[in-house]
Order: sequence, then C-alpha cells, then structure tokens
Amino acid sequence: MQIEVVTLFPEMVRGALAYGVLGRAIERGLARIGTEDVRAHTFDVHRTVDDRPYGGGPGMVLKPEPLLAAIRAAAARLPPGSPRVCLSAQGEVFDQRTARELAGLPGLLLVAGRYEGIDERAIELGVDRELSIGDYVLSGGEIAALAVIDALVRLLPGALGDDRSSIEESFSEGLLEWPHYTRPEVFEGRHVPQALLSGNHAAVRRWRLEQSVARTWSRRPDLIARHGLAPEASRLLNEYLAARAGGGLGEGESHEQDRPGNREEPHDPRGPGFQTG
Ligand code: 4FV
Repeated sequence: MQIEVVTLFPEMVRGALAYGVLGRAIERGLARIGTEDVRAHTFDVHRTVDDRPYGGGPGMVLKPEPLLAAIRAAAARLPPGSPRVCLSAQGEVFDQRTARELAGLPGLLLVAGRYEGIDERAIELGVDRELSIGDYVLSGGEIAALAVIDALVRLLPGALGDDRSSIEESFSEGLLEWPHYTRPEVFEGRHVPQALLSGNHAAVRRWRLEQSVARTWSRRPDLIARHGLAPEASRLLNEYLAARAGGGLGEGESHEQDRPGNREEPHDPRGPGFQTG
C-alpha cells in the first residue's frame, strides 16, 4: 500500500514512522509512505502558505493555491483513484471499520491541515472525504494522519507478528477487549483469573467474551447500541446482569469498578481461583 501525506511538517510525519509495528511494516515494504511539503509550492519570498480569514475572526487560514498544488503533486505519485482524505474536526469519525476499509486500498492521500483550517475551495477541488479522529480540536492534522496510518498499516497482512491479533481485538466484533494478564501469577496480592490458568481453551474463550461484553456494557453501551450483540454475547450479558441483579456481585470485586464513571464491572465475584462456567 502507498500513502502520501500532504503537510507543512514532513519531518514530523516521517519522524513518527520509524518505530514498532509501523516501522517494521515499512522496512518490509508492506507500506510505502511519502510526504509532500505544502511550502514547496509557494513562490513568494516569504513562502506564504496562510492568510487572514475573509469575514474577520482569529487565526489564519491555509491558502488554496499551495495546498491544492501539493495535493495534485502527491496524487500524481499514487495509483489512480486513490482517495484524497483531509483530516479535520468536521469529518466523519474515523473508526476500526474505516481502518479496515482503507487498509484494502492500493493507495491513499492524506491532507494534514494547520491554522484555523483550510480554504474551502481547496477542499472542494482537492479532497474526496474528510475524516475526524475525534470530537476535539488539534493544532494540526499530522497527528490525526499518523493515527489513521498506524490503525490501517497494522491491518496489512503480515504487519502484525500474528495476523490473529488484528482479528481478535477491540472493536473487531464491536466489543471492547478483555483484560490482559501475564506473569507473575500473583502481583501485589492480585491473582490472574483462574479461567486463564485452566488451559481449557473453551473456558478461556468464554471468560474473555464475558469480560468483553460486560466491559462494553459498562463503559461503551453506545457500541452495543450501534453494533448489537451476537447471540452468545447477548446470553453472557444477560447472565452477567442477572448475577449482578441477584447481588452475586459485591464490593471489592476488582479494581475496575473503582474507576469513575464506570457502571459496575464484572469480575469473578467469588474472587481469584474461582472457575467461571
Ligand atoms: C482534527 C481532528 C483536527 C483543526 C484545525 C487541525 C485541526 C487544524 N483532525 N481529527 N479532530 N484538526 O482537530 O482530525 O487545522
């Protein structure tokens, strides 16, 4: 896959691409990521890329001429039909489903804005889609572009050591991920849940699904509302809610529920060492 990032700070983008899964995927040629400097498309002595907003108001706006020229230069290096995506707070919210969709493309152009925003005519002439990584305002689109690149490159076949990782993870089924544990078995008096020590794959799978469903219910009920639940997950949630309602779940179950804003979290009520299911 080839990705081109149009930005005022190409070094910022390139700098973040050299690490971990992303760095290895690029080293192994799974993804080629280039940058196009908007300032390279200015011809005045001050290399001006921004100007004051028509209608007044604070801040500056990215000028259409250098930006559109940069978009066209970068697009010329990409496979025909590669979508031109601008990262902006006005875009549709980027999620795992969008990441999977973009990871299937041969090419992608990302536009990272700066200042208060971009002259709308550059968007009309040079952008096919706007994406937002969340409902907050960044000082520039580079970090958003890097988030999108990271989320989709790790989905490329071979990018993760074990491709199962990208199948069995948060949001793959619209659910939050289960709690993870590794050695030591007891840490500051807290035990690894028995189910995970059982060696019984079915019990492990059930415990994890149970935790995912209950966590999603308590932290992100919007995901259940949007994606619904598969039959088994729905059954496990009902069992959990019944157990909770039946007072099966008491205080001091797990550190999870101490967190503000969380509806009570499941954790095996009868403490470590109890086998679920
Ligand atoms: C943003 C977001 C974002 C807005 C003005 C860059 C900034 C500045 N991009 N998701 N949220 N962009 O806040 O993607 O130009």
